[in-house]
Amino acid sequence: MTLKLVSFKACPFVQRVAITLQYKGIDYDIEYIDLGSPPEWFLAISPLKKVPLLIVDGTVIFESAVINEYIDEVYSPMLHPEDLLMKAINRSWIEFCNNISLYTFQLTIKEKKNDFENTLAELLNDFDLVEDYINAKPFFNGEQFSLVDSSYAPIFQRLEFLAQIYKPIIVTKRHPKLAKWRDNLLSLKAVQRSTVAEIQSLYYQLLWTRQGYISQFLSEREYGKRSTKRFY
Ligand SMILES: N[C@@H](CCC(=O)N[C@@H](CS)C(=O)NCC(=O)O)C(=O)O
Repeated sequence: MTLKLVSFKACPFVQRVAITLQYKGIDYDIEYIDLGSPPEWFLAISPLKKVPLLIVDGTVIFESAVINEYIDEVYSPMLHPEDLLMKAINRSWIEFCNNISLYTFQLTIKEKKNDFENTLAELLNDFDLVEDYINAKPFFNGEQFSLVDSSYAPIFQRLEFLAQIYKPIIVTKRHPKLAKWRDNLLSLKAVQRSTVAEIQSLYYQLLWTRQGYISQFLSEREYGKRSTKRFY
């Protein structure tokens, strides 16, 4: 079976899939496209014109959560819990992660300080709910790494990048278990190998082109004059 992951280098949804593939030690090819100028072949096969796509022996699957479930069903070890109720709960928290992803993206585009801070407050409120639920010893469910872990790790990575130029976002005082879970995930090889090596500087370049409030914490000398507006 041949697997090809179609990717945009800074996409957190592609990264969810890459983490699952890496964690299971599965061989796959990866092709990076520029979402600012997507190639014709991609537009022809991507129903939503979005990445990730996983091409399995020539057949296209889309939507990161669905791709992860496919990989989990085909390749061992199974990461979803066997217990059907636990599996459903895991899916609920993966769905919940989509809200958190959206807030994380919005943090990069909100232009006014006040809007940025309101979005951050909403994000932290969502994290309160995760904090109440998680185990984090060391992963979402406990000992066993799961698709919930694959889904949240890209968000934690981006929030760490933001925290490095802004100020701490997930702090032990408010979110002790979440902070531990984040650290456990970010130190995993599967997470570290799930992006291009230059992900942090790529992410900052993207912040710069988005010109949100947060981009003022990047240095103009390093990133050049504000010019084109691209919202990826
Ligand atoms: N729900 C989708 C979201 C994927 C997504 O939003 N991908 C972004 C890049 S990170 C994209 O392809 N955007 C292009 C567009 O919206 O035109 C998934 O989980 O796969």
